[in-house]
Amino acid sequence: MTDSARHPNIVVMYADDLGFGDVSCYGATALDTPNIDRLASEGLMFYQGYATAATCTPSRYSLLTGSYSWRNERAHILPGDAPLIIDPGTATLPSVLKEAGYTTGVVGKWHLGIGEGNQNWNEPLPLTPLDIGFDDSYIMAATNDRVPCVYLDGRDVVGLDPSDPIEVEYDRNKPFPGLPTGKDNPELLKMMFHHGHDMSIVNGVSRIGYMRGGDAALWVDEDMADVFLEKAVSFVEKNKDGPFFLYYAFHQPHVPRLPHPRFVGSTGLGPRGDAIAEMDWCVGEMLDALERCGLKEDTIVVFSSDNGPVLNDGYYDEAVELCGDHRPAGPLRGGKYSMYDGGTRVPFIVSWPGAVETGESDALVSQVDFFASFAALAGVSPDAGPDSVDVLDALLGQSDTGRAEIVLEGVQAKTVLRQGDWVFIPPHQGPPVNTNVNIETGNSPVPQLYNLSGDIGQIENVASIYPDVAERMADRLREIRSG
Ligand SMILES: [Ca+2]
Repeated sequence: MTDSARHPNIVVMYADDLGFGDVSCYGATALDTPNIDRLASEGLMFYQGYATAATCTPSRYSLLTGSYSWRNERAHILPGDAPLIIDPGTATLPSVLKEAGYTTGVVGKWHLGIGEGNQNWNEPLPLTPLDIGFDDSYIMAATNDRVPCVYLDGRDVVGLDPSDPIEVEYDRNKPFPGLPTGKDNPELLKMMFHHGHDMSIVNGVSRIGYMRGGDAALWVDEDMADVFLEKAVSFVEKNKDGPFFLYYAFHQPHVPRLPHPRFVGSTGLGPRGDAIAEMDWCVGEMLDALERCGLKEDTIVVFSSDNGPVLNDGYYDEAVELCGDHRPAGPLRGGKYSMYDGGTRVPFIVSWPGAVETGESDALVSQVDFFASFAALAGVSPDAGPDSVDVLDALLGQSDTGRAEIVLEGVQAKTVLRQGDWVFIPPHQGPPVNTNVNIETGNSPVPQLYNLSGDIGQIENVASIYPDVAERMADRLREIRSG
């Protein structure tokens, strides 16, 4: 480091729905991700690295608060008009780093709510990332398949013409009269919906939710990667005297998958693969920007994903048909929405050239641990983040020991306990397969116990062979959940 007293910058690059098997350094052969591989070759690849949940909002909530998402009943998959679910004043990863002198920024997908409810998008937004610890914010409010399809810069919609105000409606029974929808006007679509996603049409794609107005402010999906990248790079350049924390949350490969034309057809796996190639390119551009600014040795770069993979997630985009032998979750069972490991075990890379050991690690680590670990790195000890464990030594490759146990969430706050190599899934009501997306949920009327050391694919339920282990873990999970 140029100044030994200076804390390193921290850049968290966060993919959306990218699976454990979706990048070449984790074994993908049908997809090439040279830039993520380059990051991995200069850093540490974790094989037991987890998001806390199998869906977006809960994982992002945990990453930023150091708290399991099932502790907050509002931390479920949010509609695009949901209020902010992190209360101002809550200690967050950016707020504790800010306390330690960091400048903090978020670019990309948010999906943790905006405003106080019934948000008027035409006035300065009252509750945004700026209110929970970020100095800079350039985001989409929710997801790329939900309205409003506009960018938010700080408290304002970018490019909004005041004479064409935005209206947003999530009540399915209240479409705006006279405005086309995917359901009624499929002839207007460039990508047909499969399930859900049949409401307002923006850029030839029907979305979840209705919106009207704001025409000049609407995003163009194909340009989204370039827009967010430019903002992320300019944040780095502007703050290169640091230290800074950048949370760069990609929208790829979440649906709708509409990469820029220069990536279309680049993988042979269709839009999903091409979106991953586009995201990989963004990773490379960010690494180049850090080098260009002379920050390579001064910056911890993390790459991970908010949950596991899904192929058909609501649009006919040939993700299933063109997948071939590619296994998005690698050897893991399940995917997005699942209590099996495919839902939450994800690519997890930490790089800090010159300080992080390079190679591979089997330490059990989670994104919920960034809160305590990076706070420790920055020399602050917040009295918050109840579920976050300081695993900094493991993240830096100085120890093989991570956490002893972790609670993982599928959907609807249904949870699973991993302890060492054991995974215990209590009996849960519900269908064994989410047929819309064709992914196993993990629901079963009987307890499930797996030992990942010899059974990474969670094939053999050994609950009846080791009833004492299953019972002990059931008790422990109940204890954590009631604590
Ligand atoms: Ca996601």
